[in-house]
Formats: sequence, structure tokens, C-alpha cells
Amino acid sequence: MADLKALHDAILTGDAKVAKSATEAALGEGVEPMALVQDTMMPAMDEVGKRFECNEYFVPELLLAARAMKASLELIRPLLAAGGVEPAGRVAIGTVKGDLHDIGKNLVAAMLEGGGYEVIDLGVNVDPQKFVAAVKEKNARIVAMSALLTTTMPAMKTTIDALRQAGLRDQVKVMVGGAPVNESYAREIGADGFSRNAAGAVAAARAL
Ligand code: B1M
Repeated sequence: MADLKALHDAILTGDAKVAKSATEAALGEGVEPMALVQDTMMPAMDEVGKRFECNEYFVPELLLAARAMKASLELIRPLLAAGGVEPAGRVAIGTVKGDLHDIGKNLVAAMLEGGGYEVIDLGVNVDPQKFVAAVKEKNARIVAMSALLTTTMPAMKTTIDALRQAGLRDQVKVMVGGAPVNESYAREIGADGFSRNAAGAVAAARAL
């Protein structure tokens, strides 16, 4: 039986090598990739966050946990992206200005790719003007923004304002997400769509 506790603990302790081998083993035994992310890896990251909050972990431990999570996701991401469906449109995705968290954003990007979207990944700490340029120059039909910090959530609104100022707001749909973001905040800042997690991101994009 797949040793999911080994994967959980490897992320918790930041052991990228064990995270990778435990992921390979679980996938080899037929564990569903998204279930692995949601039921094992994200709870491990939540525990990392809790330990950080009570000063048991510090930034170096967060970085090690993120590295282990990424090592595991390298194996999972191609499986999520292998949807093989008809192209559904072009999405420009990024983590908003001031925010460096990209694990969730990368998962959402992989799910959108799997859902048939062409994804332009603008990376982290994305300036509003960079989103504007992706709509103007790359003809993105959806702007997808991720934020993990309460202090960077307002950058989503700033980006929507920048799209409006550039005269592009009517030709693009805006979708937001990330741990501190919820549906009412999405509505409040004038976004068109919201998803709580990566699994729901494709449905949210399609609804737009
Ligand atoms: Co930071 N961090 N971090 N961190 N970090 C959090 C977010 C925090 C909650 C930890 C805590 O205190 N419990 C806290 C934020 C508190 C707050 O704002 N209220 C925090 C803090 C404080 C900080 C620093 C300020 C710490 C410091 O320097 N003192 C600093 C800020 C740096 C910056 O961004 N400017 C910082 C730095 C970092 C690292 C760089 C070390 C590292 C990130 C590495 C990386 O991403 N490459 C890191 C990490 C790893 C975390 C935690 C532990 C894990 C985040 C993660 O990857 N989760 C996190 C605690 C936690 O989340 N439990 C924490 C797993 C990931 C799969 O989930 O990103 O939520 P998530 O994505 C989900 C959903 O949110 C959703 O779908 C995803 C998958 O289902 N989703 C979307 C995300 N984007 C979406 C977009 C969508 C739709 C859905 O549509 C467009």
C-alpha cells in the first residue's frame, strides 16, 4: 500500500529526495494525482504553516518544505496537464505584485492546461502592467491571479483597475484565488470568477 505518511512527513521535514521517491511510489501504485495533492501534500503544507505561526518553524523551514513540495509536483504536474482536450482559450496567470508564493499558482496553471487552456505563466511578483501587457500583446482572454498574503490581496484590485484604465476590462475575464481570498472578496474587487482550489479552477474558468 502507498506510504502516504512518508510523503506527508517528507514535505513537513523538507526532505525533497524522500518526497520525490514517495510520490513516484504512490503514483506507481495508482493513487490519483489530485488526491495526492489535496489529501496528503496540502495538509503537510498546512502543518508547515501552523508550525511557522507558532515559531516552531522559520523561513528556512518554509523554503525546504516548498522545495520538497515542488520536487513532488514535478512528477504530478505533467499528469494534471495531460488533458488532451480541445483548446479552450488563452489564460495569463501570475502571483500578484509583492507575493512570491507560487506552488498553488503552478497547480492551478497545470489544471488549466489539463482543461485545454493555453497558459501564459507570468510567474510571481507580477506587476499589474505585466498582466495588462499579456492581454494586449498575447491576447489573453482570462487573467488569473493568485495571492497568498493578506497584504498582497489588494494588488488584485490594483490589477483590475489597471486593466480598466488600459481600456481592456470589457475584453477580458478576471479570475482570482489563493488561501486568503474568498468569493465575497472576489465580488468586492470586481473579479468575474473565483475558485477555492486548483481542482475547481477549470470549472470556474469555463463558467466565465
Ligand atoms: Co509563506 N506564508 N511567507 N512562504 N507560506 C503563508 C502563506 C502563511 C499563511 C504562513 C503562516 O503564517 N501560517 C503566511 C501568510 C499570513 C497572511 O498573510 N495572513 C506566510 C508568510 C507570513 C510569509 C512571509 C511574510 C514570511 C516572512 O518572510 N516572514 C514571506 C512572504 C514572502 C512574499 O511572498 N513576499 C513568506 C515566504 C514563503 C516562502 C517563500 C518561504 C514559501 C513559498 C515558496 C513558494 O511558493 N515557492 C512559503 C510557504 C511555503 C508558505 C506556506 C507554508 C505554504 C504555501 C503553499 O505552498 N501551500 C503557507 C502556509 C499555508 O498555506 N498553509 C505560507 C500549498 C499550496 C498548494 O496551496 O498556495 O494555498 P495554496 O494554493 C491552493 C489554493 O489557495 C488555490 O489552489 C491551490 C491548490 O488547491 N489557489 C488558487 C491558489 N492560487 C489560486 C488562483 C486561482 C484559484 C485558486 O485562480 C486564479
